[in-house]
Amino acid sequence: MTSKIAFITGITGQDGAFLASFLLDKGYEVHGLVRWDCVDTCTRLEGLDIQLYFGDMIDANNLNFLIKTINPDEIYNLAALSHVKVSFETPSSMFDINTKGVLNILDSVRVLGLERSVRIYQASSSEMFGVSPAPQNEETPFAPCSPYGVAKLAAYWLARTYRDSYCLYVSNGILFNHESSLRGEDFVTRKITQAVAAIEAGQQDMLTLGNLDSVRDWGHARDYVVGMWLMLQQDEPDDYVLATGQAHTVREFVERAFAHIGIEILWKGVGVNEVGVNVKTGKILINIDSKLFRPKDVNYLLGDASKAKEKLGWQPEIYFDELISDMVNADRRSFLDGWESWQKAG
Ligand code: NDP
Ligand code: GDR
Repeated sequence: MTSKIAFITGITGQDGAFLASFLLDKGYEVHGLVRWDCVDTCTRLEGLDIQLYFGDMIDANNLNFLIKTINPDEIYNLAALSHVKVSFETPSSMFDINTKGVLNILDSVRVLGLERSVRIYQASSSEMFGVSPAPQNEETPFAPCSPYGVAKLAAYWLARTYRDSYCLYVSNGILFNHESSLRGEDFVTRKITQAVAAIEAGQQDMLTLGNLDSVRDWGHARDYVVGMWLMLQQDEPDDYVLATGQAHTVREFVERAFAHIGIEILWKGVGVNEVGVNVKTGKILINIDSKLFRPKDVNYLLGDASKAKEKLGWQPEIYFDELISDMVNADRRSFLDGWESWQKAG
């Protein structure tokens, strides 16, 4: 057991919630930054022995005060506007949060003279690779093609610049997509697993999606927070890719998720006229809406996490099929729980 203190920004998000539990199990004292209106997402932290503080990534004074007061051994900077499509719609505020917010943390640590005592994890992203050919690793040239990817890349370089210029201990985790039952409902995996459960429960007719042929390397968030922690336990700061090394299309994710509840999907038509049909009943379950396409999408992400395996001893335990079962089952359970409490109330 450790007596270390951790400060997590983005603690109400998917990764923040997993990381907080993981660090508490290790004996850490955990502190987290939350926005004042975090009512829904804060409920996932109920029962955890953590201290929460109101704040915002764009409020440099507030971050400076919190870092000084908490005096953490480790800062996990997970806060971000993390939805890539939304970053095309609100690029300016996204930059304030995802880039300037990171600078606020790095510079607070420097100005407070904590360079020697604090270790920082920066949540970088495979989206920074953009259109660079797969498989992508730490040596792959970056070629982002979304405002989100550009903002994350700027933050990545700020972290490296502070490391090289001021000897700050800051490591970039270049993480490929990782999911779970805590994944936000607007991300494609959770949107699919929720729809599968809702369709099975008779509460939804159709699932509407965008680009079905996009390829992602999907892992489980539970595995990835272990990698974040391992990065900060090394003698020297460095940058690491975390990924499963397996690539699947959105289309395959849909097929496997429906297969989990015994439905086989047959695809008919092309482009925005394509539909996914229940083979047994002939009913259309999936359709396409052009509004869900991005101005530019990253089409093929596949990570090579050899460096993390060799230097951190990290490798994922959960792969594609188990990830999908885990997520579909969790969403089925919440429909069942909802149905049972509705019956009790009635
Ligand atoms: P989520 O979207 O689930 O969580 C984002 C968190 O950031 C939430 O707690 C949110 O708070 C907080 N946040 C957003 N804006 C602000 C702000 N202005 N001030 C303070 N907090 C803010 O993301 P994930 O947990 O999935 O991802 C964690 C980090 O890892 C993010 O930086 C993401 O970009 C990055 N990443 C994620 C990957 C993935 O596949 N999940 C892959 C690679 C990188 P609130 O609850 O109030 O909205
Ligand atoms: P991504 O995840 O953009 O990779 O970013 P997302 O789940 O949003 O999209 C993955 C792929 O699915 C396609 N897609 C759809 N996406 C959404 N959200 N909704 C749809 O209806 C839909 N239909 C098809 C997308 O076009 C895309 O190609 C995630 C985030 O967690 C980032 O913060 C993180 O940095 C990267 O992963 C790595």
